[in-house]
Amino acid sequence: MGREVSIGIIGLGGMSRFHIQKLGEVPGARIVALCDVSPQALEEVGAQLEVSEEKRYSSIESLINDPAVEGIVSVTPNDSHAAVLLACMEAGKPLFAEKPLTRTLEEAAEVLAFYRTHPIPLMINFSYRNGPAFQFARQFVADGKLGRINHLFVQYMQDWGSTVKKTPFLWRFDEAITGTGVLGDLGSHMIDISEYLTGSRMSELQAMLRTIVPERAHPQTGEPIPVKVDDFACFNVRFEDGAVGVFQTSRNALGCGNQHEVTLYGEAGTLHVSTLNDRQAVWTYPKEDGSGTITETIEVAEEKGINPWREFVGLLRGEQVATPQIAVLEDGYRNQLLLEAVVQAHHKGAVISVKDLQA
Ligand code: 4PW
Repeated sequence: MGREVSIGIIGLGGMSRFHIQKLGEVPGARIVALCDVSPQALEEVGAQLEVSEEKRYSSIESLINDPAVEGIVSVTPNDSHAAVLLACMEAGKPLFAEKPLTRTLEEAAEVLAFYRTHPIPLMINFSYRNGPAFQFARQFVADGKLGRINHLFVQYMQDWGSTVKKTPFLWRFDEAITGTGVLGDLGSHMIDISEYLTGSRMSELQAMLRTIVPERAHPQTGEPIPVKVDDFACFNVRFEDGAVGVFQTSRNALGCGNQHEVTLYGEAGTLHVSTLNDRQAVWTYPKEDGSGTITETIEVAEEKGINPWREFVGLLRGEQVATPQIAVLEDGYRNQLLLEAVVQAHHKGAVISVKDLQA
């Protein structure tokens, strides 16, 4: 086991429990400080992790500037992403941050500009890169086994926002906090994974967003609140290498818990990977005699995936890590740029060229 490293967690909502559990599985990772706006969450998680009361912060800066904290894992809603990034850069603290990079492209540009003069070890959690089957797909494409990719289909479906679920007005529906709806939440993953797997960049796109459930009940009072963000998004994309892609994401797809899937249609065959089983890739290719196709399910070993918590702990210890595979700040900025391209394409009802958006 390497030396023990001291980590601070910012944001103690639902997703942080997952990060805490995963960090707990990494030998030598110690959570020494917590930060949240909710005293109740600080109390509950603080007691569970035996974090002393003076290390339970309500201010982001206080946790980040605590000399006992070597690195930060940030799992806040989108409206504080930029503040956390900037404060970590100012303090020179390594950061493992949840996606999307920021709430808006303006914030992303500010963060990128500051990073150029204040770089820090940084990982952005585009988590679907890590799955064994997704890693396999990336290598398969890079090795040329798919041939030229002609087109691709990417979808990310969830159903927790559908009318029958009666989900109240949570922060993920609040434009001031989240920026966009399902687009930034799940569409950001689709955008990242498509460029990551194909190794090609999006060059132009057209898009349509929709708010299927236009109002939701206040969680305490039950009063209806209008929802301004999208809960369905679709876009068509042309990539720089000529491939075209069809993308859709929804919070209203009944029967879909967390279904993120990618199908790559190449000259040599079709490759399908999905979160429904991220240790399997399905490969369909022509029989040699031209009489039809063969479909093979390829089992991919767990160890072929990336464990980003282990990588982050390694980063804090100054070890060689797999960071080329993990999204960094420039990837986060590009992702924000492409989210903005989708929003503009929707509003303008026109094809948006990505290079025209670049500052
Ligand atoms: O990043 C996404 C989250 O916002 C995740 O991939 C899944 O959907 C789990 O929670 C949400």
